[in-house]
Amino acid sequence: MKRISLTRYLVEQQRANDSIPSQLRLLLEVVARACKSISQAVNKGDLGGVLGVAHTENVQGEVQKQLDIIANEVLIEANEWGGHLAAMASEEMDTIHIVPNRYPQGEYLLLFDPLDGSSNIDVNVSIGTIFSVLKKPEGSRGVTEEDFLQSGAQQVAAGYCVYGPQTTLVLTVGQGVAMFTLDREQGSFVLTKEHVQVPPDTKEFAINMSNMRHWDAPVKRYVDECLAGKEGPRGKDFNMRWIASMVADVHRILTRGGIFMYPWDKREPNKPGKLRLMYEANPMSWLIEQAGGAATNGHERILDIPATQLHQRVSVVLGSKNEVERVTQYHQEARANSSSH
Ligand code: AHM
Ligand code: MG
Repeated sequence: MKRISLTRYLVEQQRANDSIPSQLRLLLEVVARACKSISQAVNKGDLGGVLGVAHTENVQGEVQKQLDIIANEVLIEANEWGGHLAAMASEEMDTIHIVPNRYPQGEYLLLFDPLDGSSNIDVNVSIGTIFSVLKKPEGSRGVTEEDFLQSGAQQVAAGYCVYGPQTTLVLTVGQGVAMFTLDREQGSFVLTKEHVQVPPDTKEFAINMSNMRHWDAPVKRYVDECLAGKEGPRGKDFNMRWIASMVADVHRILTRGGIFMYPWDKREPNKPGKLRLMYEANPMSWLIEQAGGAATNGHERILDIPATQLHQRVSVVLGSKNEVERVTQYHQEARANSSSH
């Protein structure tokens, strides 16, 4: 089998589709290199002394793990000096990190969740890095947080790297979805799947069932119908998976289909959801759409949601197209009948 490295793939995409300008190619290679070193730190675990809490909180009031902070630093250091970026934003930083002026400033903006699935770090379950790339708006001098507030439809690249039994980098630049597996002996990412497609139908759903009593009626209706199985209105048995790492759940869906939901719930009625729009929901939604799936917040396409804050939250329903449309339709019906979320 012909081995195609990430570098070669990007060069060939650039030639064929003109979809990857050289600064963007450099950016993607740098992110991939950072993911390689995060993968190494994750792999070492206790041997590297990197597990456990860091005794600090991020802007969202969540306790940070040592590896959250290490991964954040790795991504910043790797991306600062190449001249491809104007600024970065991260789940782990209150505000944006502008490229220091000792380095040239590029035209791209990078957003990331350095290590998603934090609750799984210490228990040796898959975790990952999620990233989204935007272009700095034309004509804006300097760079501000405002420049980041673009909808997901504006992304120019998005991806994640899952640190599981294999380390796999998944990428889109708007020409479909490709997967690259890390070859540890060679130290390079090798193309292992192209033109990834999410099947439109599924019998597998992913949601944290312990929140059931807090859900809104349309979500409860959908899950109740799945649970009713063959004898219920869906006429088929469903299986359930919940890894509690969005990266690993989305990776499963890109591989064999399924639906993932982290909906608004009554625990914190003023928050639109748990997951963050800019560096979790947007990149994952674009990947899913690029693979033929769908992603909504129950009402509208996630990629069309206006960004108003860097750490904005959102309800997420994504995966196999027909199932996502069904959940969205249940929300529409509920809204038509009364006022619901
Ligand atoms: P994190 O960014 O703090 O790790 O939180 C996001 C994670 C997702 O990866 C996952 O889908 C979800 O939180 C799990 O939440 P819960 O622990 O409520 O099941
Ligand atoms: Mg996260």
